[in-house]
Amino acid sequence: MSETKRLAAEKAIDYIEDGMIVGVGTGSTVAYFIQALGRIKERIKGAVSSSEQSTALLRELGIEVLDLNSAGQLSLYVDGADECDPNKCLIKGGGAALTREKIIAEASAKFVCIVDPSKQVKVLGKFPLPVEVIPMARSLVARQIVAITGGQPVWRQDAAGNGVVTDNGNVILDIHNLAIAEPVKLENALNQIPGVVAVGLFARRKADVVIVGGEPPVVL
Ligand code: ABF
Repeated sequence: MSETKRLAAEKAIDYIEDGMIVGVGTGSTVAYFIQALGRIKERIKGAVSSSEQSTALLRELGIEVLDLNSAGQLSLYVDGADECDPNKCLIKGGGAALTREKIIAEASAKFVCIVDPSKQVKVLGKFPLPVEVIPMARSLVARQIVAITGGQPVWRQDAAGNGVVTDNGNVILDIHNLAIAEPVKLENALNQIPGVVAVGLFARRKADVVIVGGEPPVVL
């Protein structure tokens, strides 16, 4: 699987233009993209990062990490996904970076999503849908998720049983047992719940290009 992740990530370099500030996502597929970016770092001005994890990888390679507020509109955002449907709608957030990922995707003219074939699904939802939540609202949001979706929200905890805390100081609820036939409608409905910071559905702003790793990579 990592070979197909690497092939997808390296194909995304085709979208780099000289002097660019590149929006960079989070996860193991993106880690391959960051390595590839490091090999051509003299061509780019810098990167806007979606997580502390990606920031550390970028800085290790000597790539300048810039603040989105000073970078402004971006031409390109490259990121992975947990699931991708035939309409390029995505479930993201397995890496707990969904909020900053969604912000940078919104600020970018072109969102190129890099996946291995296992991420392609007919209908989103087998992967539990991540929702970032303000800590005080966790129980309220969980109750409303059940009422709205019929799914099972689970508070994400780490191996030690501690609640996962995002880079923004919030918690994550993962919604199990969904079959998401109308991703935009569900994204909008969950966004309305007070306490929800971001929903791991990228449907309102879906990927513009999806690169599926393989020999050769398939560009959708
Ligand atoms: C990130 O990419 C997350 O949104 C998503 O969870 C992750 C996919 O992880 P990986 O590339 O490691 O399979 O953007």
